[in-house]
Amino acid sequence: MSEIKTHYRNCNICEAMCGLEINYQDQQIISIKGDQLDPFSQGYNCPKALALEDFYTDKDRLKTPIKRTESGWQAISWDDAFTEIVENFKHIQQQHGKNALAVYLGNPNAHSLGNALFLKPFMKSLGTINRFSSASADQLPHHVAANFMFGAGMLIPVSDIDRTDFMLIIGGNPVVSNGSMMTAPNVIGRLKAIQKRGGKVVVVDPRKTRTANIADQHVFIRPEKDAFLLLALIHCVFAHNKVNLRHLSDKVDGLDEIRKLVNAYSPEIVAPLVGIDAKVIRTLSTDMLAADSAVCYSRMGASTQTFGGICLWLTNVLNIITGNFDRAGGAMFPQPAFDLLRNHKPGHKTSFGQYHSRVRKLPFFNGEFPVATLAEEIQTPGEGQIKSLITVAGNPVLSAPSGHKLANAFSELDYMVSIDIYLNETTKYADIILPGTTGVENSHFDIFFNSFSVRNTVKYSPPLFEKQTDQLSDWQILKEISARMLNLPADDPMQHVTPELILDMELKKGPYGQQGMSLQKLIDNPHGIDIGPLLPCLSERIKTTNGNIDLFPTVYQDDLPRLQAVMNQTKRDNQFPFDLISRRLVKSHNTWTQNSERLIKGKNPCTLEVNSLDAINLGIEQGQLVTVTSAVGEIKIEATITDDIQQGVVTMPQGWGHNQQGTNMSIAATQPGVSINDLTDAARVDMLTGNAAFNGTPVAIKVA
Ligand SMILES: Nc1nc2c(c(=O)[nH]1)N[C@H]1C(S)=C(S)[C@@H](COP(=O)(O)OP(=O)(O)OC[C@H]3O[C@@H](n4cnc5c(=O)[nH]c(N)nc54)[C@H](O)[C@@H]3O)O[C@H]1N2
Ligand SMILES: Nc1nc2c(c(=O)[nH]1)N[C@H]1C(S)=C(S)[C@@H](COP(=O)(O)OP(=O)(O)OC[C@H]3O[C@@H](n4cnc5c(=O)[nH]c(N)nc54)[C@H](O)[C@@H]3O)O[C@H]1N2
Ligand code: SF4
Ligand SMILES: [Mo]
Repeated sequence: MSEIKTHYRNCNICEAMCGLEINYQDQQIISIKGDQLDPFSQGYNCPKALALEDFYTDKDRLKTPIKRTESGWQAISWDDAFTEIVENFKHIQQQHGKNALAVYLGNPNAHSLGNALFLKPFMKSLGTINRFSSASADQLPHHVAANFMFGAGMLIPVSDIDRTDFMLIIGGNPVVSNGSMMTAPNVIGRLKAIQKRGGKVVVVDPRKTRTANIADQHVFIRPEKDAFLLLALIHCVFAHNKVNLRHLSDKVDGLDEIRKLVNAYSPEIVAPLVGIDAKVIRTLSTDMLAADSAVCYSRMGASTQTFGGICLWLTNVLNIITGNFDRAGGAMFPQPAFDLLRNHKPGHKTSFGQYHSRVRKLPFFNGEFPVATLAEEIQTPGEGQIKSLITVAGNPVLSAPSGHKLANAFSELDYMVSIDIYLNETTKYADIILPGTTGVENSHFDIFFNSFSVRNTVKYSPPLFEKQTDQLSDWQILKEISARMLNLPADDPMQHVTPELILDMELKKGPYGQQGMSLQKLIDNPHGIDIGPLLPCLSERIKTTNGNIDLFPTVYQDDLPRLQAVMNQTKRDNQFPFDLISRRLVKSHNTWTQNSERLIKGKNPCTLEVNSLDAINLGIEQGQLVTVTSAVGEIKIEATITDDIQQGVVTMPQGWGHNQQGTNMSIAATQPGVSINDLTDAARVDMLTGNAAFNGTPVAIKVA
């Protein structure tokens, strides 16, 4: 055996970018802990990081391509797999048109340097407009707001958590999720630091979450009513004459229109709807205005709902008019070393609504259609019908709304391919599964999360372990399919491009290139480089045609009558009297980390939280099995009775349901849980952006 060595890298599981110190000997991991010298995470890591070892050693993980045959799955060579796939794709596209082939991209793509870089040319080589991804089951409203207000979908304001004096968290549970659209390793430490410097943290959530538990104040809100709360908070700013644009006073268009709009939404008017006392709303506003700096941070609770678009727009409006935009302690733009907006010209024409989905007419944006439309696009006959699909690092059968219906749609496809490391609930419908390398076998650089980070830092990690000779990385798989789709000769320059080549070029051409930023510099600094706190940079970063923020884009004006209609609605459907919302668990990440024994062990975490008064009314006892029914499905799940969930609301974890025949995640199957997305309804979307509306799914519950 050789000596024990140390390797430094960023964890690639969630958005927090924690630096890790990994001790290893030969091909074996000895220990994983937080890297004290990482300038950003400073030694922090969560329990999931240790599972990087489990993913690496997992016996269920696929390492070679497999093909579905009449006698079961069989290993085939890479060359045979590529030949068959490309033949089928080409044949289907010749028969039914280019768009008959669709692509679904899942969350791990955003955490992989190679995938992030090679998916673009991959899509181009397929020539289809039918791309779908988990973004429309997640953060699409953030991008749409950025697109219309600041001129670029990737120009997302980030909460300056390290310097703010007041943080209003709407529909986020960063103590568990470690932050999202706000990369901040050790969120819990950063939130506590706000309190230590005399500031305040307030959480608005239908559930008393772990974040709410450490906050100074928790306010229960009715699901999907956040837009009204935000309108009332903005109303208060105008009513008290407290609009203060600071250095942006000549940089904001539409202020008067906002003033007129919010006139009708006083705290007293919205109070019964949102379920928050008018006095509490007024105090929230007063506290926010009194703080030296403040920021409103809205996340999944605000974005995956029927008014996600409006919520994320109003969140930006609130930060801007209270003088907390592009300023320390407010919402700010990062300046990443790999700048995704390097070639984005101001006034660039938006792709929003460039096309509409064939069946439901939901908008295309940022190169894709909403995932909520995928099943109907496969199952509705006619010109443009999807006949074939490739999924890349995604598990929509468990993650997309009405996932069980999507499973039926997948079984009707002419041909399906998955690039994935498991035979799971989605990939079991594929004809061929191509497994790439993962985690510690890959090099790592966070292209996306540096763009949403609360501090400007930069770090590159080489692979810890060499891949086996017969393994390919995801990016090599993508590149090979592209090359074969385009019949590229072996000496084509494309064939020689690597993620590292592109990364080095981007770093050199990026904002710190003149100061010597390069891949070599990052290799020489394995703990990462601190560039510093976020700086005001709106005037350099903004991409609107006139260089101003558009406070009231027409798309939102046009969407407001839909919100107003809810205000006038008095009755709700008695058939489904409860609102179902999702929750995240500390020891699982979406649908795919449940095959790690150390993460899954212990008692079943996939339970339905029911308020104690509701439980009494329905005769439900602690631990009892209940039947939950929605308009589209039914599940059975164990009840946990608690007052942490609001009356009339129930919650269960997302990402579970590994109980299906024909999958190979054997450890996950020992604690399968049930899938929340057998209940969520693909018909429920935010009509403006097309984002899935998971929150507030109407359900009925009864003792099973
Ligand atoms: N009801 C409800 N539904 C939700 C949510 C919710 O809160 N509530 N959350 C939504 C959100 S925020 C998201 S991001 C989506 C996630 O939706 P998805 O991205 O569809 O789901 P994941 O579980 O991330 O799927 C990851 C897939 O990639 C595979 N994989 C893991 N690592 C690698 C790798 O390195 N390479 C390759 N090729 N494959 C890999 C895994 O085996 C798995 O099949 O779910 C959404 N769904
Ligand atoms: N441990 C762990 N960490 C993760 C993940 C994971 O699966 N596990 N997933 C990662 C991913 S892909 C993402 S996108 C992020 C998500 O990060 P977060 O958004 O922080 O995570 P969620 O737990 O989905 O938080 C949503 C909160 O909104 C609340 N909520 C539900 N409906 C409403 C509503 O209508 N209004 C309001 N105000 N609140 C509502 C829920 O109770 C919940 O507390 O987490 C990431 N980090
Ligand atoms: S918080 Fe996220 S990035 Fe940090 S160790 Fe945990 S899973 Fe990895
Ligand atoms: Mo996500």
